[in-house]
Formats: sequence, structure tokens, C-alpha cells
Amino acid sequence: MEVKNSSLAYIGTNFSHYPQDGKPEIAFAGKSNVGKSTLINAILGRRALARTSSQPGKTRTINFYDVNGQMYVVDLPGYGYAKAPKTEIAKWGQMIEEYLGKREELRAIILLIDIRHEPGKNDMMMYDWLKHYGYDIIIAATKADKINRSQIQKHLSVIRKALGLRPEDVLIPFSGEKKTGVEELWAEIERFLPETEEM
Ligand SMILES: Nc1nc2c(ncn2[C@@H]2O[C@H](COP(=O)(O)OP(=O)(O)O)[C@@H](O)[C@H]2O)c(=O)[nH]1
Ligand SMILES: [Mg+2]
Repeated sequence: MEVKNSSLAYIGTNFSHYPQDGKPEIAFAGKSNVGKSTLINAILGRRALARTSSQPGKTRTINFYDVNGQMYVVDLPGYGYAKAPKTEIAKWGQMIEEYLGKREELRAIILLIDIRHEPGKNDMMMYDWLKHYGYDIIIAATKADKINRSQIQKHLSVIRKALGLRPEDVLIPFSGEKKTGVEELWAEIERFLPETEEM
């Protein structure tokens, strides 16, 4: 997909804040600091639309990026931030559960996993949670530039095994640094969007 326009269109914590125009949504989830903002910027072809930071745990809202006026890229707040107070974690859980459980516009989820590390307990919980809701999931293995290219397949199979992915589940190595994986991700995302002439 060629992104001609993108902008942060809605920010919120409950349904009354979210878009009400029925356009399809693709949501991005992952542990804090996994590279979600970086990946969103890369697929939108923007340098700094989504805020990136070395300080994890900042975003506590669901952010909707309008793409070409035709769909939304949805940035879900990261999980597994150790220093988050319990009340924050509870609020996070409620907000995510409501969104995943009831959002009719949501077509698919991209789950981000750091390619260097075996998925943690929170990643596995998130994956199982998403499956429980019946979503199609695409895994983006982030920060692929941080390991040797010859090691990529090995790391992908570790992730595959730990999450218990099925053969049909798509796993894409991604680097925000090198901008690799952008086209592949878009190709997967497009499978969940209504057919249109060039978006
Ligand atoms: N080398 C490398 N660093 C990355 C990549 N993606 C993110 N980072 C770094 O990881 C940190 C967290 O990134 P960010 O996108 O803010 O993560 P978020 O918390 O998941 O939104 C930042 O310091 C980024 O520069 C990547 O693909 N390669
Ligand atoms: Mg972020």
C-alpha cells in the first residue's frame, strides 16, 4: 500500500473517544520498548509521527492513525512495564479487553516480539488472549538489525515454538533501523482490508 497521508486522528481510553466512521482498523500490540512506535512510523513512512522513546511505558491511551482516509492503524499501549503501578495495569487491562472484545472494526492484530529474545510470559498471555478473541495475528519480529543475518531463521523458530504458532501464522522479521519488512507487513495487512483500487 502506498501511504499518501497519515495523521494521528483520535486518542482515547474508551469507545466514546474512538472513531465512529466504521473504517477498518489494524491494531499493533507488544511489550513496552519492543519498537512499536518505530515500526508504526516506518510503515506510515513518517519519521516521527508516533512518539518513540527510550523511556518505556509512556503511552496509556489507544491512538488511531488515519491512513489515506481509508483505514486506521491503531497503537495499543505497551504491556509488561515493570514499574507501572497496579492501578495503571488494571486500567490498561480494562481498556484493552473492551477494545479487543467489542471492536467490530478491528480486522487483525500485529503482535510485536523482539527478535533477540524468547517471548516472555506477557507475550504468551497476549498471544493467547488474542487467539481467544479469534483474531488473525501477524507477528512482527522487531529489531532484526540487532542480530546477525545468519541467525534470523534460528531466532524466528524460537519465537514460533515459544508462542506455539501454527504453520499458517505469519512471522515477519522487521527492522525500523534498516526499514526492512515494511513491504511484507503491508502485504499481510492488505489481506484484511476491503478490496479497493489502489489505496
Ligand atoms: N536497532 C534498532 N533499534 C530499534 C528498532 N526499533 C526500535 N528501536 C529502539 O528501541 C527503543 C524503543 O523503541 P520504540 O519504538 O519507542 O518502542 P515502543 O515502546 O514499543 O513504542 C528506541 O530506543 C528505538 O530507537 C529497530 O528496528 N532497530
Ligand atoms: Mg511507543
